[in-house]
Amino acid sequence: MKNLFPLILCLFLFTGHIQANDGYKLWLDYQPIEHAELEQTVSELFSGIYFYGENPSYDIIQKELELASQGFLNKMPSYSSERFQGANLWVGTREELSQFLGLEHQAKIKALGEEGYWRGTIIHEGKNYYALIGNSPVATLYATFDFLKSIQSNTFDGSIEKSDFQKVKLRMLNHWDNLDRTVERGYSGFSIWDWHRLPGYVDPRYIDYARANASLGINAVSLTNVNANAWILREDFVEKVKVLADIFRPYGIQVFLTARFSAPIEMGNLETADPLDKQVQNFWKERVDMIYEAIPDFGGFLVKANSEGQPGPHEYGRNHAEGANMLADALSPHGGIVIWRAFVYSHEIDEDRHKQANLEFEPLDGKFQDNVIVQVKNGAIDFQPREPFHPLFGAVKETNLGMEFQITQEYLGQATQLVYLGTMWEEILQSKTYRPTASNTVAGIIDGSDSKQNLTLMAGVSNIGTDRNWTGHLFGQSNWYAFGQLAWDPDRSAEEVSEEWIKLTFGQKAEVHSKIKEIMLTSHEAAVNYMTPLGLHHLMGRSHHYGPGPWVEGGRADWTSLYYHRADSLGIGFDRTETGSGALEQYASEISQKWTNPKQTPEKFLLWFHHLPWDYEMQSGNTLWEEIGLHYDGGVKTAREMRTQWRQLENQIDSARFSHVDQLLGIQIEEAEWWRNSSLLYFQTFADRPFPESIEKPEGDLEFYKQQRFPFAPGIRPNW
Ligand code: BDP
Repeated sequence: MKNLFPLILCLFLFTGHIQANDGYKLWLDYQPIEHAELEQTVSELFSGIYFYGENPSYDIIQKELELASQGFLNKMPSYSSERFQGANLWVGTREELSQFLGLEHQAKIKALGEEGYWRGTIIHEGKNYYALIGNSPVATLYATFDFLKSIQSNTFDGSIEKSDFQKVKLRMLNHWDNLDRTVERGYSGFSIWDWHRLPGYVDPRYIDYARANASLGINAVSLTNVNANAWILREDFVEKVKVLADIFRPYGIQVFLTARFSAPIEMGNLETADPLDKQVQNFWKERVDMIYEAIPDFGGFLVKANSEGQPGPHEYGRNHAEGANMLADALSPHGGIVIWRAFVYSHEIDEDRHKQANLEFEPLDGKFQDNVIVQVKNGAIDFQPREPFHPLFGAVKETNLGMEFQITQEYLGQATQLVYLGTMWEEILQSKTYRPTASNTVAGIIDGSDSKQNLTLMAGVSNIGTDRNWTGHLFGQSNWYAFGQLAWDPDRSAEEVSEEWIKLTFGQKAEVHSKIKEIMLTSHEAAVNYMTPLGLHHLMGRSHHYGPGPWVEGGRADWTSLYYHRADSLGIGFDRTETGSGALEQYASEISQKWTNPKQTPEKFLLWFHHLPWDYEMQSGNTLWEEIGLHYDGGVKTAREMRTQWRQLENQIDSARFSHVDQLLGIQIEEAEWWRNSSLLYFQTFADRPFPESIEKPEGDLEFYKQQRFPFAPGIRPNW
């Protein structure tokens, strides 16, 4: 066998050379170290690894170090069986290494919490050992990933100590994956959960998925769609879930499932799902016990109830707290939790849907059990290109609130357009809520520093699928990455995170960095401009949510684009001040009093809160109509500029990834033009004014743009 190795290596190198980079390896693509000095240091460290114990997480660390060593140095690492002799790199927990850490140092590491870690050099009897130390084996895995990232991004320095800890307890991906492997609002292929072949067949992807998440500190995953199918609670499905949970455990990832509220009727042969009914309570208790029998560290349930037609406690005259607490009671003996979504849209309510969550949840403040978290979308409408923060943040004091971001770009060009979401999330997280105290931010509520809640959560609706590069668009990976990093620390800067991702994904070249960073940091604003500038929202086509549809009529009165933009011959925008729906009053008075005046409302939210005349004077001195035109046109120009920048990198990026992104940027420009032209032509029918001189005049006629362009767009919710 041995003498075949050179041949295999040759083949590997050869195919490696011509093989395109398909993006599968994500940000964990350990490329050869280019700097001789760093290579020397890393080579020494990898030539004497000593593990202070044995456990499944250390097995994973070992595998990761081997992968990294092969990538960085093109050789396997060597291990030392003895901690001093021949050892250079120590891997262990704080307890395992306690004799080498002074009391003060131990206390400092301990204070970082269960998932906190420290890495740095320990000098013992004159010799240096580089140590990766966590407060738990999983935290040591986090230290390892951080150490490897520093090598990959050429920033490793043995003389610098680094410690870090999670600011949010649950850092969670929400998969909207159906049991038939379609993914609601998923644009990168099918679900990676192969339910049909589980539990017998274990797709190696499950492991790479877990590695990627652990490398970001993501520690929880809900496997199934919030529009839930009760079957996932069947014993045979739980056997399948168990396989995934067993794989994920040593990576520190806990599994959650979505619970369909009507499951007692659908699978328990009961006539009711009333949360106060004894039999219903027993049904859930038995299901939960069965799940914990198979998966002792099961996380709990994520629930969408009484929203968009999903069953819930309202059918029985009970409220959200009664529904959530019933499930919480079943889960609490096992340490499980309920994540109850505040995204509640009922068909009946025909007043401003912006207000519904606050109306339903504020009166229930203090009524939820301790093991319930209410998961709130970042804004009150629905993952729009830009929304002001959700007014529920800051409005309740005794309810655990968690954040729900959407990583999958349902309303932001899906997997076709390059839109870096880090900046959008940062804008939300850094928003001041002014409640309960003047300095409160959304981030401070999410991580508990302002809200003082113990159970904290940040969830992201996943953009992952079976596409070879996981996320459809290569840059979708940056959103998965940024989500993980902001969930770990909601105060991190989106710019810094983008720099990190670029280095890990594209290597070290300065021009590559600066150009890609520029593209990423301008991309969100560009998309907002060519889709829904100045606070406009929900102008997209009815079912696919991809292209423009500001003209869409019909269906439920509260679900049309017309309902949101309210354009007429006098003006445009949604009056949410007291002369309109009054939704603005759901914010703290510092905000509501100020923003009731359009002149004091940030212009990016202007038409979100105000209906204004076409000739309304903007800060620039332009009229509102002109400014709308300039924004749409500016968005198109930035999209073009993104491609110009990208094309300058042609010889510095491998051709596969270059061409993948280049082609998609081409489509993005066309879409941006389509959005601009159709929206401006449409709004002009109300405004009845000429386009501003300086913009490119929209071509074509409106009827052309109104044709159904995306009848078979992916990810559309069935039966809706
Ligand atoms: C909307 C999606 C829909 C989801 C819903 C939700 O269009 O597919 O079911 O959110 O979050 O954005 O429940």
